[in-house]
Amino acid sequence: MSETTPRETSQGGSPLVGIIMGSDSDFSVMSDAVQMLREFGIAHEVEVVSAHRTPDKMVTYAREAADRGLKVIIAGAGGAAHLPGMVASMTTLPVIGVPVPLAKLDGLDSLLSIVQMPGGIPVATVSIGGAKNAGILAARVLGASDPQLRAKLDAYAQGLTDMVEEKNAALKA
Ligand code: RP5
Repeated sequence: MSETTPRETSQGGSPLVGIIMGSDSDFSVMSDAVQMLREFGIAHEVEVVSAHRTPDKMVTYAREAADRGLKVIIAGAGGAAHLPGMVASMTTLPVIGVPVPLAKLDGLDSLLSIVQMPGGIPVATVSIGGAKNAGILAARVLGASDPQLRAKLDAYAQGLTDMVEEKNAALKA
């Protein structure tokens, strides 16, 4: 059995989004992406895949991802954060990179190493620690061809608008 065999998720069905990270120590950041995918009811999988510690697994994961049914990969890493770019070089699925902040350099090193991809191999990079937006962006990618999901995204955006207006009303009360 492959290390990356698809698993049933809490949303049921085969995962559409793969959330990978360089270390289990990244999970406190990457769990925000998990949370958003749960909120939108998107089947997903979570796996530690390290560019440096498990390079063979990374290659297998990236090369098999599309055939396993994944539509989007969210890849988080800290420090010398090669994972999103390496994965993007071995699949044509959209890859969203999350720079994970470490104690030293506050994630600026991760951001720069993820965002500065050479032309031809894109990684959609979110902000340092921006796993929440990575989850929402993955949902938007899937929502482009899924009207029901797009309706959930519209409702989510409306919720943000309503929240601002409620705060405005409270300021004026
Ligand atoms: C990176 O090294 C991981 O993505 C993580 O952010 C960082 C540190 O990993 P640990 O030493 O905490 O396992 O590859």
